[in-house]
Amino acid sequence: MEKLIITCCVTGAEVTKEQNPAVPYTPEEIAQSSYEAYKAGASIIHLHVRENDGTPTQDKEIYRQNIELIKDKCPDVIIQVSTGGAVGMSDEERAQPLELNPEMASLDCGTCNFGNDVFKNTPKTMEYFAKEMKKRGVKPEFEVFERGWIENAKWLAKQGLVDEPLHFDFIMGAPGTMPGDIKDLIYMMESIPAGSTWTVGGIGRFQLPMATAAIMLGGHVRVGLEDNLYYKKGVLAESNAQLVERVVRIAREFDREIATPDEAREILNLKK
Ligand code: KMH
Ligand code: ZN
Repeated sequence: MEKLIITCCVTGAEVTKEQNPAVPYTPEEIAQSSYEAYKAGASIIHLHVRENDGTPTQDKEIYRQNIELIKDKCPDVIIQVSTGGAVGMSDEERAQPLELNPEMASLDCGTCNFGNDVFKNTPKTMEYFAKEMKKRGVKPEFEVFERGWIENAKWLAKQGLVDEPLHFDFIMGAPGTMPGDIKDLIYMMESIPAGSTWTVGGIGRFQLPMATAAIMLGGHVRVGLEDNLYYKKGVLAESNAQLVERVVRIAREFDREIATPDEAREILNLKK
């Protein structure tokens, strides 16, 4: 099997230090947590940024500061900025980090309930992000919360707004969206275009089973405090690195080697 790409989603937009004190907020905290995750085996950092008080922001300058600090500590790591941001942000606000020409960015290709809100990604929003990424050579990772979202990604590809092969991240087990069951994961992986790559981010208690299933099924894995605050029931995760280390241990048991950032670039067809 291909080497395993581990993405670490270090902070997200919604989780707080009140829920788990290990959630990083400041650029220094985010860089340190990213570095520890990288040392543990993560080759991609899925990056949201915060104001120092934890408020989620898509501010370009705060992204710049975060990326510089991360790259100082681990120059070869792949930065994947979020264009999902936080619920309620405008498309233009969400798109700001693309101006920094990152290697990758998330592209949420559909609309769903999100907590008590709606995470809205209209066809116009999706086209806008796809065009902004394409003109800058940014590789999209399609964030997929429901089966139909794969069709939206294919629709963008059909219009020539994204280059193939496509790369998908199945987000599974978020309340109100597709469950984190192995049968759903198999259905998703069998539904993407031939030649595509995929990873899976299980939410909360689904993180460990989805990661283990992806290791066995030949996919890739996303873990981190954005998706899951716990190491096990009732036990908070100590750090992002701890969640990555567990995936590395399981992968080794299945004889899946861990991809370095450069190997991840090859697998994902990233432009050099
Ligand atoms: N914070 C969520 C509303 C992404 O990064 O692209 C969206 C999200 C997905 O986290
Ligand atoms: Zn995110």
